[in-house]
Amino acid sequence: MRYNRFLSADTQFMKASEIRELLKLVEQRNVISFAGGLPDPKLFPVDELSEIAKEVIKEMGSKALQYAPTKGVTLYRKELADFLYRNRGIRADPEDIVVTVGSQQAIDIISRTLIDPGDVVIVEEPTYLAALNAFRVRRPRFVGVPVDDNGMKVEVLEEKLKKLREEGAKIKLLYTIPIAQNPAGVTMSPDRKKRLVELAEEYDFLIVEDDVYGLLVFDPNIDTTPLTLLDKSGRVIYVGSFSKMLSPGMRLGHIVGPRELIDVFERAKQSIDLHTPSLTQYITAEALRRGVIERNLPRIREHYKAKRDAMIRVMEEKFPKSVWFTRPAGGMFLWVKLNANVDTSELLQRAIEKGVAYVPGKSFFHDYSGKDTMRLNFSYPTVEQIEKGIAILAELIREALGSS
Ligand code: G9A
Repeated sequence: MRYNRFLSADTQFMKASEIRELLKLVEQRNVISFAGGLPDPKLFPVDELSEIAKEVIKEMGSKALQYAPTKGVTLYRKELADFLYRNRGIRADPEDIVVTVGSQQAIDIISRTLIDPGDVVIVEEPTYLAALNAFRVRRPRFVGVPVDDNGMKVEVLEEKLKKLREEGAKIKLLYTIPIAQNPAGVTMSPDRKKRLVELAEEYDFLIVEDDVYGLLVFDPNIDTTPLTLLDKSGRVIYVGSFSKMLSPGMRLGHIVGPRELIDVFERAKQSIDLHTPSLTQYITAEALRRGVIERNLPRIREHYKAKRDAMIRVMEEKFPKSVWFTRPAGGMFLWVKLNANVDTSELLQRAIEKGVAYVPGKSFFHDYSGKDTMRLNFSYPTVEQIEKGIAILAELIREALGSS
């Protein structure tokens, strides 16, 4: 039986995530993985969470094991609003929050409710591939804006906006990860953030700010102000998550935005899954109340900083000088450009055979360009694995450059 004739037209635009596919592959083999953006499991607050989980089920089981409101458990949204104020300066009414299953669902809901086929969606080049995949299903017209060490090149954006206006194109939204960007690791400078918000006003589009790494900046003197704080007219939709700061297994993300949009997001979520699991919301509410995440954050930053430093040290020592890479101030990823006619998707097969995996850069571009780029994750591997894996990768790159 062939099922193609039963599939909806949308399924043609559902692309497999290269990260998810690699996770499957890496799981089955003994390779050093610089692929998925996995937190280091050593940093999970296992003891505190198991104590809280036990208490929550015992003392609040009648609520924690029950259905919950679609927007999220009220107690959790209150704790979350306080957390966002204390740590990101964001003043959110709990009613202006929708709790989602990770930030991925937040992006998917935004995509389903805001994008019509043909709408212009502006993305960074490169950008988070799972966001691109969520947008793709809505068949937008992508417009890419390159990033450099100071984040999205807002002067290039302005040029593109002028052209789009001349064409009469409808610009719907711009998606950005301003702080410790995935995949490039770069952070947007304060003047660019300010100009970006002004441009959204001038050209009348929404900004989706993905702030998943906003609290994972480990270098001092880096401005980590969220775009949301610069927004005076409700154009920024803020997306966050506890996957990188607490545990991805809890699957807790959130959208903070203007009430009118939040109500639409809530309706969309009703037909997707009714609500995000109540149990993880109750557990995390208690973890927030006890300050578990805030206590753990300095340790997480210190730990990832040591790993980033190790990766950069070995890359500086062993990579050919013609290869360019970013030096992220935070987050989990470093971006590499080989500056040569080498396809990193083809190189990956050899890399896996030699015992090391990374994500080829193509999937982080809306048009699948950037074939000589790759993303390296430094949060998951140990320092010893980083040293060993980068040495292997350096050798492979040298070989590939030699024969290119
Ligand atoms: O496992 C996932 O798909 C989440 C990881 C995100 C990333 O690698 O960017």
